[in-house]
Amino acid sequence: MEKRILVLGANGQIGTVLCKALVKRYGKQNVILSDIREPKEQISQFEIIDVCDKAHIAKVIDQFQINTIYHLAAILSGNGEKNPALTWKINHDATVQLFDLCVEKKIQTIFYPSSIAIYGSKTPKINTPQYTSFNPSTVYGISKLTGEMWSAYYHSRYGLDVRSIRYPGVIGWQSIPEGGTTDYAVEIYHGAIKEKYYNCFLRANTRLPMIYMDDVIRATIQLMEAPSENLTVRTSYNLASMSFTPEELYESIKQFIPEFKIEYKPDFRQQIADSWNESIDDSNAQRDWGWKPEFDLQSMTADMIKHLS
Ligand code: AKB
Repeated sequence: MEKRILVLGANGQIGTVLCKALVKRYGKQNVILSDIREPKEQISQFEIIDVCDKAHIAKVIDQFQINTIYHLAAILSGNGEKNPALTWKINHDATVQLFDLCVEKKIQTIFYPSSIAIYGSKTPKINTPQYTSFNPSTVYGISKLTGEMWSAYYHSRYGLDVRSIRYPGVIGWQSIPEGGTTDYAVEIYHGAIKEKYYNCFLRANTRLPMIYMDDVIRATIQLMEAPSENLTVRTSYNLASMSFTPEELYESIKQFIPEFKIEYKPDFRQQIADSWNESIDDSNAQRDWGWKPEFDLQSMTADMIKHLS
């Protein structure tokens, strides 16, 4: 059956890039984009949708005969702490409501992103296993972990084909993240190129798992196209690419921009980053759908600087 795709949260950091890839792959006529705000660039049919508005989403599903949904709308870790109630409403309540709607409308496949924010102080920091103890410290992390549980529940109880990845911090030149703890790793490139200076909100030695946007898009489409019977993880797949500290990232940029200077002024996001992990065991993703990252710190920095310059 031909894919008829609806993307919710199309204007975000990942949505902006993923939507272009989906339009290229499945055709403009098969991809409907939506967000709460107008897009900067109109690349396909676009609808303004509040992700909490079930009736509106139902109408759009019927109108465009949607059979596949990418549910990207969420408030990230940093911003989530500023308004926990709203974050729960958007990240949790709207997700469960959407899963219900997907069952009602017999949606074939739905993508639901999770995050390294589900890991917490009791989670092994190095080579974090797929299944281990999770005690997220942020409302964003709690909502994502609960969303993972709901994904597995809707799959086993209703046969809903929800697929999910625990994204590391995502870095790309095409879009700016908003309100996350790993945002420094994108901002630093803009600072290096524009001002030759960056004031980092995390400590120099804070090691976190990260991934380049090209790999994120490839992983997401690969998972969404994998045969259902190959998928053994119905909560969310661990996904690894690279891990580095702000100081290591700074050093990699300095190779291209020797006059680049950095200062460190940790803010409330330091505590969030300290509760996350350093590296990930993603052997399930490798085995089930052939996951393999293509970018490392050096090739990512070269590509970021090429595009942003
Ligand atoms: C954030 O920093 O909140 C996000 C994430 C790791 O999910 N980038």
